[in-house]
Amino acid sequence: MFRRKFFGITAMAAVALSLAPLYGSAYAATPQAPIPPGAAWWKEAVVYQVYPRSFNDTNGDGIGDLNGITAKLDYLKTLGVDVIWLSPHFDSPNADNGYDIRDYRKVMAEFGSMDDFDRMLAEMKKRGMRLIIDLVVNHSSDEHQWFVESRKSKDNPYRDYYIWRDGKDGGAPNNYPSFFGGSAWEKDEATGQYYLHYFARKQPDLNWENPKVRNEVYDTMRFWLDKGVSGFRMDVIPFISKQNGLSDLPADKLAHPEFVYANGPRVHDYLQEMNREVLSRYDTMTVGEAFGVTFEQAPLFTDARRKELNMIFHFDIVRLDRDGWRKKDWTLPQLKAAYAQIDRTGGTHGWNTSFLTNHDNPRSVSHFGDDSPEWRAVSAKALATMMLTQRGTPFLYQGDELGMTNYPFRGIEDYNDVEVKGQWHDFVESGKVPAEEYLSHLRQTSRDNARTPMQWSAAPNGGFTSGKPWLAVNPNYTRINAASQVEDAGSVYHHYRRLMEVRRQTPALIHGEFRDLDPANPKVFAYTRTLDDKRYLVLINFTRETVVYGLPEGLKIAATVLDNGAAQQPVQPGAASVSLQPWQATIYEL
Ligand code: ISL
Ligand code: CA
Repeated sequence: MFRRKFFGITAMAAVALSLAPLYGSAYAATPQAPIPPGAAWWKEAVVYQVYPRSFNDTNGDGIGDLNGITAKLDYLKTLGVDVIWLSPHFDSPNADNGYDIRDYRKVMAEFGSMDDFDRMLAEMKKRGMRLIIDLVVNHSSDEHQWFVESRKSKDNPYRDYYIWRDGKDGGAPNNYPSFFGGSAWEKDEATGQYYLHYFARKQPDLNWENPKVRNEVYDTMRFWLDKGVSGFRMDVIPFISKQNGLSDLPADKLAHPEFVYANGPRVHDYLQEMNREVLSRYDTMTVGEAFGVTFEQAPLFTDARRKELNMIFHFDIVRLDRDGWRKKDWTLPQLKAAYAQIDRTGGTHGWNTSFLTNHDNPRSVSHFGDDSPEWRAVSAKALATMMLTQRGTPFLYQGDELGMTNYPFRGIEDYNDVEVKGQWHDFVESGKVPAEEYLSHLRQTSRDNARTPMQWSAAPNGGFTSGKPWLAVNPNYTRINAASQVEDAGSVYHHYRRLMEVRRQTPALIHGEFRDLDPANPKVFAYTRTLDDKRYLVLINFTRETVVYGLPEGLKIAATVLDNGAAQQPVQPGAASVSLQPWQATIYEL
């Protein structure tokens, strides 16, 4: 059910008055447009990802907890968040920070209790916010009761919950690699057979061919939906169907096995069954982590007529400049091409996501912006403008609303990630890659960059914990923190807040057609968003220089909606060109 809501307009107007004129105009200028067809709450929403371990610690053990999230709900509400995606909060031995689940119906002890969860959810609802949780069902923990049983003997009733095979020629059943290093097969002493694990050894893959497994998953989903959660982010969901026969990967697929793992023959049968059995019976939002899914295949997951998922995460933006752990150069035209392609895959019957990082990627300002002290804030605001004006549901990762940066890692001992440990073994210890070379890439690509604790204030440990944080806080917390940004109307935080407000009030920025005006321009990203007779122009300067951007013929600016604080003077209505300041990002009404 879609209902139009206007939050805090009066408060917003008051803030707007106290700011430079460019900030204020949105609230006066935006008319109330008709509700577009195809509207849905999960298209209109802005989602905020919480990585609970690093969000807010309330009992001094150095680990974020559910009560810590509850304590910050007003902060998130004021920011403008509609939905929270909570990374795994389930009982887990933490081989992969909760992406290895031991009990799908129990809360991780470090994070609190089921009572804490229920209270957190009730407090979210009180504020009109929804919660989606992480569904990690390609694999479980090896400490899950199902696997404990499964590994006992070949005739155990749980044997077929996982994927067991005999070895071949004295080795693994096939050449599948694990994402976290080594083979994807582990020999188990009890029976001499091997089990499959696409990720760590402690993350055995579930056997979705077994209808009992599928029913267990659907029951778990109902358990959480009945508690009142509003949907799921589905971890590596395309991997659930395994290839018939599990034959060897050809040599050219070994470096990127995800394109084979994501292509099992029954993945769409399973998702349609899941939709029929569970999702269609609730008012949910679903987003699949579509690692290994190509642009051509994407609509198979998201075309609403197929009744599978609402949307997926495409990795073509965050992995634009990556080859595994290696960082490559990227250009603005490449980034724009990825955006255009993603928009096309959404098509008429699908929907997209818009995100610039998550808990598996570097910080967005360090990645696509400029995290030097001079340009950090303005470039973070420029990226925020880009992310929140795409056609797709925005997913904002904790701390990005402050322009938090990558961590200044020195040696290998500074890293915590299980992925790093596997790579260090496979590439460095094996002598294939010199340590310095690996580390120089890792500093920019490591998942730990996004996992350092939230920087709440200038207090010790950024106010994240009164104890010793499980992962070091970025030392720049004294300069970059929530407390100071909430006080500062010109901060990255307030720019995010304004953008969400503008987006909420401007249906064209949510549903409107996307058009890149100048795909080859290496400095400026210029695009329009159009819905009926409403048309908006977004201009973003991706450089440290002033760039004069000539507007295409026939395109006339009527008013400035929102600027990121870089513009020096308002554009005259009808101007033929705009002089864009370094990292300027402005939304105009045409
Ligand atoms: O982040 C990656 C590599 O740097 C990806 O390979 C990542 O592992 C992949 O996108 C799958 O991610 C998801 O499943 C993993 C978990 O470690 C990630 O945190 C999760 O987002 C296994 O559950
Ligand atoms: Ca804690």
